[in-house]
Amino acid sequence: MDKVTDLVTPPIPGAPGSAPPAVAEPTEPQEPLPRKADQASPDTRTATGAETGAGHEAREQQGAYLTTSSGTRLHDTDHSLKAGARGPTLLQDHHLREKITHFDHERIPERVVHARGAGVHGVFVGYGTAGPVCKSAFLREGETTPVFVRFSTVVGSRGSADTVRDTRGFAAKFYTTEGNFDLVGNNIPVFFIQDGIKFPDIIHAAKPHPDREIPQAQSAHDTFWDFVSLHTEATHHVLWSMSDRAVPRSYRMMEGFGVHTFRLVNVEGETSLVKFHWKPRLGVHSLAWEEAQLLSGVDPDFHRRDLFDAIEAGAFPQWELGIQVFPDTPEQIFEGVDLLDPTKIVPEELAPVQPVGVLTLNRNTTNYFAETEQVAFHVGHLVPGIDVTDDPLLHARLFSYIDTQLSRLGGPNFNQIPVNRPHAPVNDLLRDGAHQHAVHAGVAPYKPNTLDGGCPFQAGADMGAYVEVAAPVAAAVKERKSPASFEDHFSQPRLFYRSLSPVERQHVIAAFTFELGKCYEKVIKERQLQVLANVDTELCAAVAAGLGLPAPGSTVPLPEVTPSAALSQLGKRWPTDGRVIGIVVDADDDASLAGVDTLRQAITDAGMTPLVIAARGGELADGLIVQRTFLTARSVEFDALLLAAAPPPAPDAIPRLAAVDPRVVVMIQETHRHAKAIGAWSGAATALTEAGIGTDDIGVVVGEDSAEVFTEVLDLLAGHRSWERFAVPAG
Ligand code: HDE
Repeated sequence: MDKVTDLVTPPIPGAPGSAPPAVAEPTEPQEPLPRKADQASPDTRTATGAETGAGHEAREQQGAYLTTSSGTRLHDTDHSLKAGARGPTLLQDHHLREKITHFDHERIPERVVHARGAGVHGVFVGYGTAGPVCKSAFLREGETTPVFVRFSTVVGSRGSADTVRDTRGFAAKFYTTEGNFDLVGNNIPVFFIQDGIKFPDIIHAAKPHPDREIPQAQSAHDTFWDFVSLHTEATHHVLWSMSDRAVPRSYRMMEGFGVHTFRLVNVEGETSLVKFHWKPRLGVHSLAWEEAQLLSGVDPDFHRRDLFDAIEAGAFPQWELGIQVFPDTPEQIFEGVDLLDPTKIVPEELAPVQPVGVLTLNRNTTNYFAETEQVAFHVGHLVPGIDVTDDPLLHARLFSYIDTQLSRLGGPNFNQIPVNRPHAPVNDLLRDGAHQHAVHAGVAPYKPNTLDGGCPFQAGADMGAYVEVAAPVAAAVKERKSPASFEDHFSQPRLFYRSLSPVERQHVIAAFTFELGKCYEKVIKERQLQVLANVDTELCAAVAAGLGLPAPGSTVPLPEVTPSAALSQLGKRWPTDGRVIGIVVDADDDASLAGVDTLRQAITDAGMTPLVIAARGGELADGLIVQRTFLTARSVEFDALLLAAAPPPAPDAIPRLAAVDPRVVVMIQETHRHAKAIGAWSGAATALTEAGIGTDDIGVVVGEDSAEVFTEVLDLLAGHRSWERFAVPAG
């Protein structure tokens, strides 16, 4: 056998290359290996958007031989050129200098926010249902548009953990026939601030303290709570951030929101106001807070791995794009909600989300830096049919997103980077600048001209040009002020809290108690308790009790709110595609292995990934390959745990006092505590007993037959978690 591994059947996602490596370093020159089947890269367009007809290989490394960046073959890249074997190194070594110089400049500035992210390719298909309100070509029935999506956290640095408590970015670039449209949204429908001028303030408060640069990627610290307890327009976003929405189970299981109100235009030129929503087919699901914390250490890449593995396994995540439509009235208020205030939602009960198309993410990136790091989203990348409103947060963004690329991507030609290239023809009169890829012809890059025959020409709206809506601007004076309708900071946070189920409210209480408990200054905790008192009396009392502080009374009237069912995540059933199931076996008990291979196949057939966990790695009886050992596995990797055995302590177990390996016991206890499904058959039930868990507990399935147990566990997974396992006081 000259390969290090045989392929596992059914395959487990995550192989690093498109072919298993050889044991010894290959010496016979060969062409570069093809990319993996799950990968794609940006279209091979020219810098001006034309199709090249070239395959993606044209842009990858070519040929069998190592070269310099200018294409000269090299014979030695392992030794610098020296005056004799003991040196000194010679300045004339141009290969050394090129290699080191390029290496020195491999990093570019990370995004000032949303630095940590994962991007993938997909396709959007319009339903045609948007026609009455929007003329954009990509929304027409059956119109297929390539899309690049980047998910992200907001606060952490590029190398921070995926599962921290934070808002998630959900940015989509549609390469439409009418130019690129970027929908740069979040998984939370409201924002911390109403005016873009406050963005540096909220971000400075949320980022690590400037003196010691701690803590990384989290809001549980004094500066964040100092700011939001004073700046109470943040309260609605803070409520969402303290809810389960801020610890998603997966990028695939998040809603997305455009946040701002946009203005759509139809072919007749009629306008409507809309809010954009992404609705995941898999439902909205979250991690338990303890899971999220453990994952930050056990697998800091949990969300990107989940996304890439699911796509590699063929479990393509899907979202419907939907719109809430409001009449474009002069006051821009719908049912009492100011549509220009980005701290407010319009409950779906008042304006249902109407689906206008479906997004399928179906290919992983080929190169993280080239694609995900260099993708440049911009809220000003708009296409005919979609216009902005006067939301003051959106207006600051319209400035920021181009400006930030100048320092991040090193100049004004960032739209010529492959992942940013439009699929529509570009003829822009923008010239020169660093890293210019286009070779512009002509002598008259200005308008008007005669020397280039007057080219290029302006088009009318009937020729597909983008024409701003002639929206009236009310007579006003120039002033630094917000409208009075922006002043209500508490009624919608209350609506959100009151719309959650009792267990979701418990999680919000625990999150506030945790975060404020991590603050040093008592006065900041007390100030935030005052904010909570103005949201909900019970919430405030419970958090105050946890902090050991008195609960203040409210200083504003607490209005009656009509709960919105769409705000709760629980109580429905969803597909389980791409979930991960751990199967604990006893490597030395062949009887416990019987049927496990069939079970693996059943799990794969159900669109999920099975991982076999045993005392040691390698191959077990009947060729069963182990993916995790008791040393490398942790419960937080799995959505459900199946026990084929109650394995005794392995030789590396500490302590070895009990009948079952202590790591398996911890795995069972954590799975149970995180309200996840557990299944056991034959003698494995003793492991449950060893872990102190009742075999008839809610969400625990014990049977004789692995297939029957799995069927019941699958049913439990469709409900995501068994929170009924724990009694929660009704709110
Ligand atoms: Fe952003 N934001 N933002 N933001 N934002 C950036 O752009 C900014 C805001 C959002 O995956 C930056 O290219 C300002 C709201 C996402 O590449 C920067 C303001 C929402 C992403 C920037 C906002 C977002 C960004 C950093 C207040 C939700 C990641 C690098 C006026 C609707 C995009 C970059 C990606 C990224 C500025 C507010 C979402 C600095 C000034 C509201 C998803 O330009």
